[in-house]
Amino acid sequence: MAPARFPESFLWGAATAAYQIEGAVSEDGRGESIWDRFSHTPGKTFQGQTGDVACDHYHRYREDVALMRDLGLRSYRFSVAWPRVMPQGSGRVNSPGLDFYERLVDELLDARIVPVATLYHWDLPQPLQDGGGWQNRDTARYFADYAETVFRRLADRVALWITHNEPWVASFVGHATGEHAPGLRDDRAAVQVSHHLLLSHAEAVRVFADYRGSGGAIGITLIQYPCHSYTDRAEDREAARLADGHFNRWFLDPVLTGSYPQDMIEQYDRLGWGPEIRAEDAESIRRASIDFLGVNYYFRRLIRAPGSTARLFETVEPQADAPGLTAMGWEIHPEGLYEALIRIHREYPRVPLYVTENGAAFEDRPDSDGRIRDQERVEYLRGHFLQAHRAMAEGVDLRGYQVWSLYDNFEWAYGYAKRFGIVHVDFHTQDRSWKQSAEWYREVIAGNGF
Ligand code: IFM
Repeated sequence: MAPARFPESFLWGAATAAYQIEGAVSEDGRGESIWDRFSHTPGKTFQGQTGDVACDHYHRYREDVALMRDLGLRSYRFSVAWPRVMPQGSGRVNSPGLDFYERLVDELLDARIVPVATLYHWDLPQPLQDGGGWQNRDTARYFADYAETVFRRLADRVALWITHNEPWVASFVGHATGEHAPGLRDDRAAVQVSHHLLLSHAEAVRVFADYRGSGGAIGITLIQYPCHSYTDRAEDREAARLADGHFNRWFLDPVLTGSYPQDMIEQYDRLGWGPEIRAEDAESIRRASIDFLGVNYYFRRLIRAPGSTARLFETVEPQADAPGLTAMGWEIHPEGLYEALIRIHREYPRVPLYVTENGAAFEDRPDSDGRIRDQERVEYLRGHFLQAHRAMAEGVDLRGYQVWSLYDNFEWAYGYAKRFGIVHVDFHTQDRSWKQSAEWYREVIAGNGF
């Protein structure tokens, strides 16, 4: 196989999120988030597990950064917990919360690791949820205030800012299927939430203009699900087009072209899910131009026509025992990453791209010597790196790649049952140990390819 070489400046890294790794949920003035409330509600997560302790990163961040340095990471993507910075969601700033992120960022810079900070990775302060959460458009304004508070403290040191992580998931898994906090089951609410998330993104980008002088850049991370028609039938192909509108274009279009796709506005209106979009919101979204786009990719979706006109499409889930699935039951389909990157490159105005998440959960089993030889994860990553490389060879301006995840961590509704880490975490002792994939990744970074 020909070697895959990446540019010298390629920003190899790993990603995590606050609620998934930090723990210390009641320390130093942190307020309650919707994920604290949700995970403590019986029946919402696997075995009632919570992020109360998680990887205890809040206390162990120094040793964690040392581990990142040993891995040779060039960047580290983490998220800032809004309830640590503003326990009520708005108003009073909790300085000790900001101090933690300042210590973390300084530690990263000392280790010559580029900090990549996400402002919202799903942990809305519970008091804001009590006031309507993301269904309330005021939350967008509070988000911009929170963002400014964080910029004021850290814009001189953080290289890449990501406003939101996967707004599709925050909207629809949080408000339509109810599997994530706050656990609503209301399609109309979910579409409205998606608009307010995008509005808040636009507001934060506007606020960031005053902090540009420090040399940082701002973008957003969108999850991409290539949507493939299950059959060749015209109705299935049309359903796949609408699914692409729902999962992908509904977010790509406003972020990269400044307006929502008209066909999806019509579809949501037809279903009675149409969001209220004020003229000034549309203007705000139109003006918010980003410096880069973060792409998260895990799997494609197979789509067929819905059984009822009250839906846009149906997703055909893989058979649980089908070969080639991860422990999440997700199909391993590396070509989907190539497809997503090329599609953005060809159909949207040019913008630098970063893969801000890609990785897989497997049933990792230690060998008799205690080591985890996670060959499946190595193959998974190699396959996806190759597809990223292929896209770059065809002109895609891809500047970095963050593996999900640095650590096994709190996988939301699945609790600790699904392990995505390249580093194993023993949740009883908090011992961290490198899996084979971490060793392999270190070589990839050191050699800038494989
Ligand atoms: O763990 C999540 C992460 O928080 C967001 N993207 C997908 C990952 C795996 O499910």
